[in-house]
Amino acid sequence: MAFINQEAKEIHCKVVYYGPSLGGKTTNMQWVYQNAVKKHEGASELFDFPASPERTLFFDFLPFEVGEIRGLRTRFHLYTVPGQVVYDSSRRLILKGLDGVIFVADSQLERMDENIEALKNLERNLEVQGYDIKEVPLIIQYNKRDLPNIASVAELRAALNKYNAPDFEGNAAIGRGVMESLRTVSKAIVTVLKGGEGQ
Ligand SMILES: Nc1nc2c(ncn2[C@@H]2O[C@H](COP(=O)(O)OP(=O)(O)OP(=O)(O)O)[C@@H](O)[C@H]2O)c(=O)[nH]1
Ligand SMILES: [Mg+2]
Repeated sequence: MAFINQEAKEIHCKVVYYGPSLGGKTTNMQWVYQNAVKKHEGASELFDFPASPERTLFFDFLPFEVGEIRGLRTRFHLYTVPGQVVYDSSRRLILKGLDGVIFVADSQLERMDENIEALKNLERNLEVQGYDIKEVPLIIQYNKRDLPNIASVAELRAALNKYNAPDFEGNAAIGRGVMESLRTVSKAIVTVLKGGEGQ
């Protein structure tokens, strides 16, 4: 849930990149940081904690295009933690206070089971944190479209997009689908916040 910093006149929104290990979550965030955020006023450093076992990646920024909500500037905080099964407790924690999720799926055929498992894990962990996945702004990105052994979008959609979330094809390594995913989740979050009661 977004929180307000009255002094800075900012509303803070939290977006979490979630998905199977090696699907491209970190690559998405690095692309956003390098290509869209670094030059923005008010962007933080890219915090990377390679020494910690959770390898949390984090930064926040004020996107130009989002504008104000009730006189408050919107600051977005982007987070990810590794998709490997062993990091489940970190993944559960990172979902606390979230406003939206970008689920980065790996399009390769042999990763289908892991995509499905990661989505179930997201559903479970959201529930543990008191969220219903149907009510959280959710975007699905079918990443690694450049590789040869990939499932069709129709197959991925049938397996992963039972919630009818906005979905995009991606090649995060070159930025394809990256900003589309982030912009779409940002818009969905702003719509929720504008429609909500006073915070
Ligand atoms: N070919 C290709 N490789 C990609 C793409 N996106 C990411 N990669 C590569 O896939 C590997 C894993 O990407 P990461 O971004 O580290 O994946 P992750 O989801 O953060 O992985 P964990 O943090 O371990 O869960 C890296 O070698 C990336 O360069 C893509 O669209 N196409
Ligand atoms: Mg990562």
